[in-house]
Amino acid sequence: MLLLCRTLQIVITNPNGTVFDVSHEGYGEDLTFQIVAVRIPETAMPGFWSYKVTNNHSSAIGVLITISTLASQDGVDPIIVSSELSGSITDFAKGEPLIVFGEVRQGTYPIINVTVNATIERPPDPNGNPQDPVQITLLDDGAGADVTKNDGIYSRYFTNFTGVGFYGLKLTFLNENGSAIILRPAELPFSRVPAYVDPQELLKGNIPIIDGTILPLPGVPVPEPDSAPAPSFSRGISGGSSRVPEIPENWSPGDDLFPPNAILDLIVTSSSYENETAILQFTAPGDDLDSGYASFYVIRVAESSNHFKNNGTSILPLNTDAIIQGNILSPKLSGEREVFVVRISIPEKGNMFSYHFAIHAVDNFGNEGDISNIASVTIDVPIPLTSIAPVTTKLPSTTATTTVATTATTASTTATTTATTAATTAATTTATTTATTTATTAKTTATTTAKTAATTTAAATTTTAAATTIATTASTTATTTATTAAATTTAATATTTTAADATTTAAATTTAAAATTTADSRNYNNSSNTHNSKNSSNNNNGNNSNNSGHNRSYRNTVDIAENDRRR
Ligand SMILES: [Ca+2]
Ligand SMILES: [Ca+2]
Repeated sequence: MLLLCRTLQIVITNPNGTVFDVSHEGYGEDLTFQIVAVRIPETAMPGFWSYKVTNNHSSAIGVLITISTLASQDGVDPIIVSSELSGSITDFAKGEPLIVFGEVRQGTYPIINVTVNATIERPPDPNGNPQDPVQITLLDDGAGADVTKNDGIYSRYFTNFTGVGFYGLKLTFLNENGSAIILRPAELPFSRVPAYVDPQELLKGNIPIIDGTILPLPGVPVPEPDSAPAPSFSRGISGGSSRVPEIPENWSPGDDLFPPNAILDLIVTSSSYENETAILQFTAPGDDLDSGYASFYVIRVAESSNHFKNNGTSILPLNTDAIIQGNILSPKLSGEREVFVVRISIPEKGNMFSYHFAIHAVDNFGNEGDISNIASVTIDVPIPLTSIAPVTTKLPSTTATTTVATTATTASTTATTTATTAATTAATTTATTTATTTATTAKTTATTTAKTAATTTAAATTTTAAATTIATTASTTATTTATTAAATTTAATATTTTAADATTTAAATTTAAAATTTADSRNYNNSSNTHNSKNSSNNNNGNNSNNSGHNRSYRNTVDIAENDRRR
């Protein structure tokens, strides 16, 4: 019996260049089963290992090669790759593409940011000419052929058919620059949460702690996955093959049968009521599904998603005028991120609007891609700031005058009459500043005098009849001063316009009214005060209020005459 294994020579070289050949102690032959095995003990060096099998026999020998490795550490899963094709048979005659998948994971954790390249061997063209293999890079971006982003499954469409026959796949997975990341669920001890947590303990704030970690309570959201850099690795795998039994009628290599892929990740990232704009983002499709450049985009917007039935062809596409940023006539390379700012028309009525967007791409042969997912946005009309701002009232001068006049009437009928007269007089003159100053002075004087009069009167009343007379005089003076202040202040109000001034006027008048009331309480002692006050109230000069009631009556009489002359 010919010992075929004896005719084979196997040489293995590690990344350092160290050679493991027949002289290596782990080199062994099993003559019964015709197996040559080379065992390399201890932890294998990371990097590229190579093997060489030499046949020393005079005739060809069929050889099956198997390479197996074990995890380098207990508890650390090895990095495993796998590959798949969309089917063992591809119905290209009906426009079906081939989809290539590659998966890389450590245990059950996906590894992202790995460079995954596919080489697809192609059959000869219909004329029998051999065709070069095609290289494509598989992506884990959730666009095009890839269903889910960052799940460790890398995908891509293959459309470069050459004819009927077998299309063979080989995949390489590389993490040479250290960019790959292992996504792990965050390690929180959910599995160690006791089946029963005493609610009384929770109410006391006693949250269970196990191994120094505070346990998550029911309802707490599951934490974001943890991530860790993946070790440097390189894997190669054969991905099997798919057969194309038939080609489309009248087809020849180079004909464009494939449209851009449907966009499946369209989102509205923001919108502006003020600018009437919305920002759309999506991954660019290609000329042929997810490869190359599409020719242009068609963007449609509707106020109801129902309008997108039948591919939304009843909705007019946005023209270039409505595109504020981005060029619908110049799509980016497939896989790149597109950002468009589009104008939306805000209706005049209503306080909440919904907009629904959908996009499809068209290639340079006029092949239309399927409609995208529908991205929606709801815009609330903002509440105008003016409706919640404090009301700033600017009291008209007439209102202020009326208010003050009413207060003055309460204080004294005479004062009202005089106030109106004084206001008219003051309003017809230009002495605004003088009137204001006079009003302020009059108010101060009136208050002081009223207080003095009240105090003096109180003292006098409890002592002698002479004191009563003095009190009467003081009362008269106070009343006179008070009403004068009211009149003068009203005059000032007539020439001012701001609310603040109106308030000052009201305050002055109130003070004056209070002074008058105080004085009026004294009037019971002498009914003649009514007469005096009528005369004295015409005085526009509060400084004179220090004079006696008799003198004031005289001066006031003169003033009335002057006022009458002015009229
Ligand atoms: Ca994926
Ligand atoms: Ca195409």
